[in-house]
Amino acid sequence: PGPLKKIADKVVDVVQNAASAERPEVPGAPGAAPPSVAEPVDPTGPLPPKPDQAAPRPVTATGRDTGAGATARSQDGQFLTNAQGARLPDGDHSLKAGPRGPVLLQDHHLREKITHFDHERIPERVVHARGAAAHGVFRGYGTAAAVCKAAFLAEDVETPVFVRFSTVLGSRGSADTVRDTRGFATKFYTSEGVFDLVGNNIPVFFIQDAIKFPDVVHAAKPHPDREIPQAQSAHDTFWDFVTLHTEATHHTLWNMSDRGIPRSFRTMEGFGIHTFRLVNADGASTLVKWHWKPKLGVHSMVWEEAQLVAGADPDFHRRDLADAIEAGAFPQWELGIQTFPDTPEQTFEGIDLLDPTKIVPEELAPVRPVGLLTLNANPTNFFAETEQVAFHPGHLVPGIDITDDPLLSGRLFSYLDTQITRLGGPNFAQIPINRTHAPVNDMLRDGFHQHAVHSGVAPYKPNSLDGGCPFFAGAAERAFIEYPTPVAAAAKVREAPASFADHFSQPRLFWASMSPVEREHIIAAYTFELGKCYEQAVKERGLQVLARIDADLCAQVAAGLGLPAPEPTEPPAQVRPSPALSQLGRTWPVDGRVVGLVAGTDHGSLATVRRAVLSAGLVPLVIAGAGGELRTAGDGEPLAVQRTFDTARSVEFDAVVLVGAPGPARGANPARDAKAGAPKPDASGIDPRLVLMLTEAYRHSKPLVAVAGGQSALQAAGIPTNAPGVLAGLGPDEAMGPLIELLAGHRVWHRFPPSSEVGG
Ligand code: HDD
Repeated sequence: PGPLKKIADKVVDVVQNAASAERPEVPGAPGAAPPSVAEPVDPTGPLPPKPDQAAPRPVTATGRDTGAGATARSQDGQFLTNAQGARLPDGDHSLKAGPRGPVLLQDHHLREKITHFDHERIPERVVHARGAAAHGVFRGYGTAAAVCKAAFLAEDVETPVFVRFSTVLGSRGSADTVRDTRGFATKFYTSEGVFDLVGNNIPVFFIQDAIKFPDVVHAAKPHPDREIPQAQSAHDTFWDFVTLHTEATHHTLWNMSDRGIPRSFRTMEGFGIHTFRLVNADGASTLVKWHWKPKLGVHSMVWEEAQLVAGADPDFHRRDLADAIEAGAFPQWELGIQTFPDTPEQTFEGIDLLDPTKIVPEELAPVRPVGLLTLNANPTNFFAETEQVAFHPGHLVPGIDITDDPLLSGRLFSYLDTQITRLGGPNFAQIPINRTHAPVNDMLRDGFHQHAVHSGVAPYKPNSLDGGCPFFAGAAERAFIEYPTPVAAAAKVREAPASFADHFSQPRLFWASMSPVEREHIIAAYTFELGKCYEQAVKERGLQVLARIDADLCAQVAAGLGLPAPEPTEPPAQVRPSPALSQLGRTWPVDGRVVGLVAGTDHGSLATVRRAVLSAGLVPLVIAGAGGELRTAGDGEPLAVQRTFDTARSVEFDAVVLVGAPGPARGANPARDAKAGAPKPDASGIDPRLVLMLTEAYRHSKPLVAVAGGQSALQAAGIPTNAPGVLAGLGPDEAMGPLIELLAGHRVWHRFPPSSEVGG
């Protein structure tokens, strides 16, 4: 055996010894043998690269073949090499003067490896640093043809896409389930160039003019002295700013609603926010607002759940997206448009379309679907794709253009600018994930990280030396031609239109459109966030803002803060509620929802329920006191335990099904479990960690189902078996219908009727 084989054998030895030395006895675990640690010992070829993983092609359209393979510098060949392709005999030891001697400066392999490592990190995004992404496909319905000539919206045209979801405030390593706005950025690799739709899950923004963006971000980010709190808006500087700068009121109210704590990226709406412009084949312009509508409906966490998840599984949303895609439950959204005539005033039903703090209720302008987005592949490499993807609202294609929304104008500058710092130069469009799928023939040259080998001598126009190439395209060749928007003669001013001063009519509209449960959540959120502020003046100003939205909202938050509620300063404006703004009260497909199956003593029934859950398109997770496998009677396949009471909290499941009478507590340790919050075991002998799981799921309004004798656990947890959304005494074949019905409504909200004060 050669040196590689020897090293590999040594690794296997070390790992196996460590594994057997550290492996604790697991009481009650079925006697499964410890998994064998098998490291591959023979060199194998690399996995075939996916298109986005391939290295930049050494041969460009105009360059000379350098002779290197297409995937060189990525992962090619069987042996470890240095960056220049020389094979290496050892990656574990520095070059030394004898085994105990000093490390030699001439060790160029050591220097290359450490230098590269020292430069592995790039600056995280100044906002939206924490994100997760997926590949997918967009299929046009053709229904936008009358208003938009963009090729990717035509009927049955399929366009590859890459979508990145994010939180705004937190750093790259922050928790997923914090209360925050979520980014929803889509890169369409269309045949006419890249189109980026860089939106959020909230349809309005904090500010009306981009010049305020550094202010709102400085206020919302952690305090500059101690750098706390991380990924939170519940602190003084945020509330100081948004209560002084009342154009933020509408966005803040959405943030305090359930929209600020989504259950999953898969259950979020997305919005382009600004009014954009569509141009059709005849050159006519229509104003438009973009909407993404999730097939699974809009579904959020409850606040306690979000807080628990942030500790128990900070990667919850990232994991949920990746798991769903891996399982084949591909998330889908319909892209929809609200269209408005392009009048000189640029208003619709009195709503200023250039004001990004305003929506147009769907009841006034329906959202018409124009295509379907399906996310069907996880990224291969987080850094190469999710981290390096560069979005920019100025990446537009023929048929889609901008308006004079002053927030959008500033963004058109900011996104290009930020990539130059973040991605180290102006050539970020050449990074594989950012490359357009349309042919590129620009006259941009040189710069850091230039990968193209441009030929020719005349990267300028006009030229004769390159035969005049490349040529300009006209409308017939589908050039992107700016819409000739008339610009009124006006004096230069630093002012906003008068209608931008209305900061409260739409917050009132939103509040009036909420169901009682949603209002209760909003009150709790404001009470929590303002309660976290130290400055009395900030809390009081927060209440003054709430008084201008709704007296009842203000009074209830004031009661929670222990402060007097200020008198409203103006009579409440009459608003017509928009039922479409409430995320409750409808039913949705249940695909991919997660059902926890708690194993009791009846493993045969467990297998039956598990099969039924799977065939309903739900995700079953078998939970038991300890890991291992559960034997079923007869020749049935053993069932793997996927979660134990130690590794899972209720928050991972959309519903909990108890199958069979619970057995004696396996793997429980009363002293330790009590410290972790589980109640003490009582006379029933039921595992206290199961009791904790059931009480949480009950409190979070999730369906609870007891099959084949499972109800004794409900009784031990003090859960009434006749409570709404609690189903007990069902046979293993009877549970699925009622469970699906409950899940289709997302949660059993009527289990806890909201207090009467919150009605209306
Ligand atoms: Fe922004 C990132 C969404 C206003 C400046 N923004 C960023 C991302 C999203 C949004 C989803 C993350 C993209 C990704 O996944 O890489 N931003 C919005 C929306 C806005 C908005 C919906 C208002 C309607 N943004 C906005 C303004 C400015 C910026 C007014 C600056 C004047 N945004 C940036 C940025 C970021 C960014 C600093 C950080 C990283 C990046 O661009 O690529 O340029």
